Amino acid sequence: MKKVVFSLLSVALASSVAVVASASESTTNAVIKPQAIFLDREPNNKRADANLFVIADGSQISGSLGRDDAADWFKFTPLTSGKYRFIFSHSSSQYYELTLRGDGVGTVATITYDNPNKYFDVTVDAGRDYYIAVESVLTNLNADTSYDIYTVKID
Ligand SMILES: [Ca+2]
Repeated sequence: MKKVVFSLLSVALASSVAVVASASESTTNAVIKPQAIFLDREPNNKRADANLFVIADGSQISGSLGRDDAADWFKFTPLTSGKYRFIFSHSSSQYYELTLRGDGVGTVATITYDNPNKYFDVTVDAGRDYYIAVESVLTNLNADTSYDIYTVKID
């Protein structure tokens, strides 16, 4: 009889532990911010036709450089100054390059196709216009032609 009581107690303890664990898990999920994804929309092959981007912690650009599309341009104007990591992701079969330019400050940072480092860290100034250019030196049409750029606030 004692043995039965003990195992019932164990079940009760185990289920209360499970409740605590799931409660803390939902609290963790609640602090994850929604992500904004900005799509590549043609025409955007030159600075004057740049697509809109809003830089934020967890913003993303999602685009593709297919046949007869050598470049995609994006423009953003930070609301507040801050340091961001720009992460560039694409198929290793593509020769893609990313350049960040700022009005009045020229080229701020570049990731060339042969650079194994696919990110850079930059402090952007509030109110300044910036341009991201994604360009293809050579597009392999037999491979995935899409790319993504993520911005993560680090300071
Ligand atoms: Ca384009």
